[in-house]
Amino acid sequence: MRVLFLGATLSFLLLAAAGAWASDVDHDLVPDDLEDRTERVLAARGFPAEDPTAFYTRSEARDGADAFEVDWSDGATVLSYLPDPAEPPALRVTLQLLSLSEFEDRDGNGLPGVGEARTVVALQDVAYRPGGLEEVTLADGARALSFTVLRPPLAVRLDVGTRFRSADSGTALSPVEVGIRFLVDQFSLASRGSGLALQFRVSSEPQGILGLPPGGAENTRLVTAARQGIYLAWDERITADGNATVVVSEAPAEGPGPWVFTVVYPWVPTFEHALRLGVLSTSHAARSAPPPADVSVPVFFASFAVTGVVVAATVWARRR
Ligand SMILES: [Ca+2]
Ligand SMILES: [Ca+2]
Repeated sequence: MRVLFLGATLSFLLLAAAGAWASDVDHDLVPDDLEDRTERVLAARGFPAEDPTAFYTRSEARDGADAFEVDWSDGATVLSYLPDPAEPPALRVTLQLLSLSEFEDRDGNGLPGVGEARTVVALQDVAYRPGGLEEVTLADGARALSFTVLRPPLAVRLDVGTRFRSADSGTALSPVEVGIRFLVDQFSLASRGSGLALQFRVSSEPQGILGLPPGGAENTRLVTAARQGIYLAWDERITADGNATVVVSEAPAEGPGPWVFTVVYPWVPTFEHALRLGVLSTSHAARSAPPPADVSVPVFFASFAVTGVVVAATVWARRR
């Protein structure tokens, strides 16, 4: 099987320059007609009646096809993709949080090493506290759910929505993505000059192959199996103590899983970091294509960046 990945990112600024700027009532930089075409249906359960620290949501296209489910419990975010909802999930990716730790970088490689850990906050096999579920209706009518759980000093927030919605990074979250935000508040730092490291493990079922998307960004990984794909992308910049700074990540580039990722933040007590997990949906990509009337728009720019302005991703699976 060869998977060709075409992440077509539309350059709406260029479209605007061409005089084709569509209305954008919610100011997320995504034309509302595109949002209309790609709008999905969300259902959620679990919170708070069943368990205020568990979250389950299901997102599907308006015709009921192309579903994905997001499950959170005990430090794990599970994204299950069901291109055919009548079938079991074709691909399931689990992001299991492992630890948040302060480390003293004795060998100066910028990464936590053996014997360098100071304060360690375990994030696996521990109890999380309820943080709440917020449901909002955005300016364009999008329904969005934000679920938060706490493991002080860390809060984890999951975001899903029926339409594109703004994100702090400036890259709108698409309706086939779940936003994962880590909010660290007042980490009790011990030794000056150290760093904070977040570790998590990514695995897939069936066992998939990890890779960079073709032409892709260093901050994106693609898990492919069963001719489906789920990607993980993380912001390379955060704002810490009011300053924009770059995070250092040690991320496996390829090979069979599970895969352990380490993200290193500066030595500051309070910051936020955003990631996104998304499905490479052919159905979403087809709906994202401009309608025939727009094809004649002279400026139509596509790039291969998954994490571009808007993701309209296509997986192209060719069987030999
Ligand atoms: Ca919009
Ligand atoms: Ca929107």
